[in-house]
Amino acid sequence: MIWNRNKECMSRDEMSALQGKRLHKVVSYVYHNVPFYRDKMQQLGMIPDDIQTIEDITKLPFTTKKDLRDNYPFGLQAAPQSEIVRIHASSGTTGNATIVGYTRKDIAIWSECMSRCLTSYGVTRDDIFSVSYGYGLFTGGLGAHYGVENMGATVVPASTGNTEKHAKLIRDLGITGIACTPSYALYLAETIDRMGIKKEDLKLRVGAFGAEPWTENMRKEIEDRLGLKGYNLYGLSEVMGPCVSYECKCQNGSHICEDHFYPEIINPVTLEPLPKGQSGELVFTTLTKEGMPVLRYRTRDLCSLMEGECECGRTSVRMSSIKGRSDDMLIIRGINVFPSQVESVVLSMEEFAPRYMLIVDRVNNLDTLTVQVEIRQEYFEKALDTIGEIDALEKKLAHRLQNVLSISAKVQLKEPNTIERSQGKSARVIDKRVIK
Ligand code: DLL
Repeated sequence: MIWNRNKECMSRDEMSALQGKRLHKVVSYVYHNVPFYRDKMQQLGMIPDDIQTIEDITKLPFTTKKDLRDNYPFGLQAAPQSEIVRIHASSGTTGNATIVGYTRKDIAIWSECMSRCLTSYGVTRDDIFSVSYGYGLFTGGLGAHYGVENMGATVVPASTGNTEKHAKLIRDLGITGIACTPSYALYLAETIDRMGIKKEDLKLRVGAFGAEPWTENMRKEIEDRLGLKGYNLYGLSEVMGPCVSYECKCQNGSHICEDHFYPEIINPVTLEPLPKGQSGELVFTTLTKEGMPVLRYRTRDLCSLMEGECECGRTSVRMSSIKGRSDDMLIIRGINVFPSQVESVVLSMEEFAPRYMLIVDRVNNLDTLTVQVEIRQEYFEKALDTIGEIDALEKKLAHRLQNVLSISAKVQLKEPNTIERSQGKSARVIDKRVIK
């Protein structure tokens, strides 16, 4: 059982003192190892010794996804390459992905934090846990996997896809826990129904759900259909991966591992810090990371923070569920998608006018993405004579989109001037998903 009572139940004063000490250390570390942070601090006339307590954090500059993209691939890495043992990546707004390197110590801290999450859900060494987040560059699969192994439970690296085989394993191995996106959990429930497996035949009891927004209604539906208790799991690659915060049995907000990730809430327009309790944009500073620490990273996730001891005994600050984003990022089948990524593909192909529309829907509990694009007038008149040619062009675009977005999209080619022009700010996304 990994309940780090020492850190999870500290008094506020002790926690603030620890955070202040760690903040000072990480600020000196990046000042001396990452020219990007040194330049930013020098522009503000700052030196690391200006940061002594956690309250001094507001003197520091923010970091954004654009900063990471502009310094692609390793510009914000603080540790020498020889110390990096793992790399993950997350989608960028256009072109380049965000690359995150981890040292051995980072992986150990990540695994411990992930074990804290599982422990707070009531998982023990006797559980058999299947991880159905994607394994690969996405942090979900390996992040959850290491956490399960670290705490000594049994991990089944099921990954995504192959849902029927997975459903059979859940029944045959007596799998008791599952980590996946909430929408995949619903899809799994449907597959299990279709296969004629009864929830009474299953031993599932705990779900670690995250990587995308979900609601109390979805929780209830998943719990009813799979016969388990569903807990929230939150995280982001730039800060670590899954494990940044997690629900406990009380399910009154998600506890943040704040000895490692310091949260703030800001007004996304004025960038002013907001008092605890108010809703705004969540910002994280990593206090112990070596590979790629981030100072005041703007997550773009909108939520609020709650202080005070929880009935479970943990004193760590809790965050509410994510209420939305302060940018236009979509999460489709657990994958982050920016409309600007679609735009960059469309603009790179001479056959198309710069007019496109993303239509996102949820069919049988699976997200679908349709991209409508207008064919350029000249091209339409000259080149598109046969159905075969249209088909080939659709395939070409679908293939390029798949490469850039890492998910498949259905392509619908449109005749010139058929996609509605909007007055003012163009609406490029229709999200029909009803996340009740
Ligand atoms: O989604 C890490 C993760 C994997 C978290 C597995 C939980 C479970 P990214 O791909 O970098 O990392 O996407 C991070 O996903 O800023 C949120 O917008 C969203 N997100 C993650 N967890 C939740 C959650 C992983 N529990 C972005 N509720 C974040 C709502 C979530 N949104």
